[in-house]
Amino acid sequence: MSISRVLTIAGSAAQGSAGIQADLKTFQELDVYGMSAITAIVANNSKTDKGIFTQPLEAVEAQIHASFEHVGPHALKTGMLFTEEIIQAVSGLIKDYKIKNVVVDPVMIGKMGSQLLKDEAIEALTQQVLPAALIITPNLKEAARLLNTPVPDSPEMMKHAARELHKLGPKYILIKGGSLQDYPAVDVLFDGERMIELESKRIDTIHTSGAGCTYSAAITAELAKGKSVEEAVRTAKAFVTEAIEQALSFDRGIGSTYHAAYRKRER
Ligand code: PXL
Repeated sequence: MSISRVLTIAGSAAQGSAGIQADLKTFQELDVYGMSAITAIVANNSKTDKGIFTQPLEAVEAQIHASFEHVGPHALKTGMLFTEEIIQAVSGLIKDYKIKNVVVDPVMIGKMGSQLLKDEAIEALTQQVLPAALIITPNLKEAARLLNTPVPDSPEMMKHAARELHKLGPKYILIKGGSLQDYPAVDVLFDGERMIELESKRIDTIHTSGAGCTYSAAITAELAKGKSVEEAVRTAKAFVTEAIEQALSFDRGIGSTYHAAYRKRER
């Protein structure tokens, strides 16, 4: 039997909702073969002083080589890249392996406040990784940060930001409006010509940790199966909307998106 294969290059989120953990759960739910290259371990907690453990560059590179040599992904996504040197190495390997289905989730700050990209690394992300992307999936704040402009606060401003981001090199831009005030959860998808609005109802919950990771992981899975970018984004939007709608609370503040929700939805 053959199966579509995907790689995530991202951080480990020890609490299980986001990062590598969200990606692998999402890959499994969408029936693709998941692999991972861990850039850093995020384990924020109140018992120890340190919560972020960057992996040595050698370890990041070795994991990516292992994934390509032993299996060969049809699509990959990047999440937490954290440092300039990891960004440089990852963008070099993406070019060397000539993989085209590259989804870049330009994560900067996690839902629980973890720093996922060093301030001085934004430039490297923009110049080295964005041009290699088939699609990037910033939220409103990330879009603003990449462009050095105010945070978009309407679908019209999101469309303007999408046009500007497209100039930085990615083939498709998906700006996620999950945090828009006074609007439904509107995302915009732009390919340089066509601007598509994808709308879903706003779900009233604080338990959205992992939503962005899950969304981009689902896009990656569908691209690996040979779906078009638009089809992949539409399926992923339905997947993440269901995961937010059935979000999990652990009675300890912000809970997790439920990665199995789409499979278990009522049809
Ligand atoms: O949700 C963004 C995210 C991505 N990657 C890692 C994270 C988080 C949020 O906490 O920990 C590793």
